[in-house]
Parts: sequence; structure tokens; C-alpha cells
Amino acid sequence: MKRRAFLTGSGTLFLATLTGCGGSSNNDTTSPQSPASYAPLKIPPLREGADFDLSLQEGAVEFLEGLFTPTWGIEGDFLGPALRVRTGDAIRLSVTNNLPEATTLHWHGMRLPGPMDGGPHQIIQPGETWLAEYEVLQGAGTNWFHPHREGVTGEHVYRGLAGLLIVEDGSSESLDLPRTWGEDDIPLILQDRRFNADGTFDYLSQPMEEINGMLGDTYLVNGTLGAGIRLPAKEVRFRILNGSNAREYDLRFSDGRAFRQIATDNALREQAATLTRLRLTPGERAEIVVDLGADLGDTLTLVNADDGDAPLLVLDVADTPSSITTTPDTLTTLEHLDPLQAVTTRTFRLGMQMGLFTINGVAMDMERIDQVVPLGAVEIWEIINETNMLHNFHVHGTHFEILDRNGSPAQIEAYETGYKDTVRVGPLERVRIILRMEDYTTDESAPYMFHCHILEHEDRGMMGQFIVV
Ligand SMILES: [Cu+2]
Repeated sequence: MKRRAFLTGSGTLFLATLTGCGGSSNNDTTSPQSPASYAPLKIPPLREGADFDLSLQEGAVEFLEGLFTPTWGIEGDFLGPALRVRTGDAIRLSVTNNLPEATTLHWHGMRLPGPMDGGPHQIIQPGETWLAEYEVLQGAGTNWFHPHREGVTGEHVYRGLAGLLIVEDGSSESLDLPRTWGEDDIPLILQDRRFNADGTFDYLSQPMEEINGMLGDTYLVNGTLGAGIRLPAKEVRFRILNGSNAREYDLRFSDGRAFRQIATDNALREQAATLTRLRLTPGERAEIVVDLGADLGDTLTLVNADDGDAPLLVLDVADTPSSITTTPDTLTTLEHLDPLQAVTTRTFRLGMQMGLFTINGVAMDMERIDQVVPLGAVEIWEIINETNMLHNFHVHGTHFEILDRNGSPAQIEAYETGYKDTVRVGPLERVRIILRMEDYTTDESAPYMFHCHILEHEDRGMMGQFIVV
């Protein structure tokens, strides 16, 4: 156990407890008798506009005191900036690969042309710059970007390549939502890592991890170990991304309080949902608003109930708010596709054969197009998990809505209603989604992907390709 002292902005002395290598992050940091012990949550810098230059680069981070972990980052040592764009803008993302290996950068959750998707076919060689240009067609939401090169996506994300791509529109900006970045609008990129004794990241050193997925023993939030944040006593919005390779989060607050979910993966909800728990599989996002108006002087903790209530983030409610917000319950209007209009039902069977993960009996092949989808057609996709393991299912280039799980709409969780691009498909479960590829056709040179977002499964075959004609 190592400790280091640091000063907060107000001059109050806190002790940050850092776990050593292989240590647990499950220390109780919420004792009401003592000041909260935490490291200040890093907030990704916010970049606004329509024109972004992004450098993928090597770095080093002192996650563990005195040990520098070699990392990869985007415009920095670890993770990347948050990019905020507006609906209707033509955006230009110039990505330069200053890493020693080829990679890609995929815009997860965005409606865009196939060649701009940043999937396995849009390789960026070391020293090269790749330009993604597209119009922002969708409404407000919290999306993200990460590498997607076939076979090494898990490793590249684990090293640190990920960032948020936030869309705002006129209607989201007219709502009285918390929107001051880093003050009451807080991004939370949830990740887990395991460290070697020399401070390097340990990735897949245990053979079964290639099957079960990489689970670390130490949580990082925005790249911060043992994170906490000083917050105003008012409504606070968290934009939460499960940026882990394989870990699932069952999020709740330590006092069990209710909070409101205002957005799903890539859009605001029509109506805020009041929840006490929220489950996110890798790649899924949610925006929530928690009211801290009566908590001045208190601390609470965001925990992962899926991991023995392991603490993820200390909320240190220490500031008197300079202004308040009153988040409404009615947020937006969404178009819903009618299942009676669906012309096609496609089936995707998630399976395993000879150590490879498969969809419909075959592992990913860059040279094979698995599905041909007509532009503008309403389709139902049925995803059947034929294994005893958790998988989830992500579709590129669009959003979808969930129709039912195991044939029952009642098995759709409250936090899953609305626009999604990634859905949990539990062991032996069957989930039906409805979608329409409505924006662009694309050919064999730049297909869209569908895949399990447990990255070790994706890298070992659980991915397929579709074109839109
Ligand atoms: Cu999977």
C-alpha cells in the first residue's frame, strides 16, 4: 500500500490511497467520519468545432507511484480529448498514426459512410494520416471512438486508445440540463486494468482470458486510479461509457439513491427513466442525472454491484452551486420503426467452435461479406446467444431499438429503451432488434461491421460484415 498526499484547490489536505501491483481497488473510501480519500478525477479536455486533428501516440502514465506505465493515447498519454460536434455540421477528423503499428479509429455510434467508419478496412499505417469527413446526421448523444483493427482491437484499446464524441443539437441545448464541462457535466470512461510488478499493463497473460475476456483487478475512471471528484450540491450529469474490454458494470450509488437516466447509447431518451441501478456491457453508454442538492458536505460513491460494490468514483459534494438546473422529464421525440413494416428478419447465432468465436457458424473473414442489406429497408435482426457466456452485439453505422428479449418485451430493461447501438445478449438469450440503414450505400471495399463488443471475442472471430445496397 502506497500513499501520497496532494492538495485540492481549496487547500484541504487529502490522502490518496493507491493500490500496489495486483492490489484490489476495493478500499472503502466513504467513511463519513473522515474526509474522502481519492485522486482527483481526470477530465478529458473538451474540444469543440468541426475540424479536429488527432495524433495517436505513445506515452507513459504514473498510475502507480514511482512506476511509469507505457501507454498509448490520442493527443496525450492515455485516452483522448472529448470532441463536441453539432447536428448538421460537416465534420473533419484527421487522424495521424504516430504509433509503431498500424491501427484504425472507429466512430462508435455514428451514422456515417462506410469508408469513414474507421473499421478494419480503414487501416492507418505508422506515419500516415487518415481523413474522416462526414455530416453529423443524428441528434444529441454521447458516442465514442476507438481502434478497430482486426485481431488487435482489444490490445489497442487496452493500451489507452479511446475518447468521447459528443453530439449536441438545438433541442438538447434548449433543455435545462447540467452542461458545464467538468463541473456538473462529467464524463466517466470506466475501464479495468491489471499491472505487472514493473508497472506495465498485463494483457492476456492467463490463457483463459482469451476466452473469458480480459478482466483487470484495478479500476480506472478517465485513466484515474482511486478516482473522486469534488462536485456542487445540485443536479450533476454523468456521461458514462463502459470503455472496458470485457467487464460488465452494474452501477449504483452507495446509498442506493435513485437517479434519472436521460440518454441511452446514442440519443436522449424521450422520457427520463428513474432508476437505482444501471447495467452497461462494453461499448454501451448512458447519461444520468443525479440530484446532489441536499448533499452538501457529504460524500457518496458510485460502485459496481457486479463486483462486490467495488468503488469506482467518490462524489465529494463540497461546493455550493453557483447556479441550478432543473432537468425535465420530457427530453425529446424519437422516430420508432414499426415491426409490421419489417420486410426481412435476419438471424445471428453467436457460437464457439474450435477456440474461435463465431456468428452463424463462421469466424470473421475480411474477404467475405456476410449480409447484404437494402438501403431504407426496415429489418428485424434476431441475435441468439448459443453459448453459456455473456456476449453483446454492436451494429455499425446506425442505431436500433430492442423489440424483445427471449420473446418478451417485459425483459427489456428500463435503461435499454431508446436508441441503442450495442445490446446485452446474456447466456442462451435471444434478443430481437429493429433497424434501418437509411443513410448510405457501401460496397465490398468498405463494409460495416456487426460484432460482439467483448473485445477479446471480437478479436477471435465474433464479427461479421454487411454492405448496404
Ligand atoms: Cu462475446
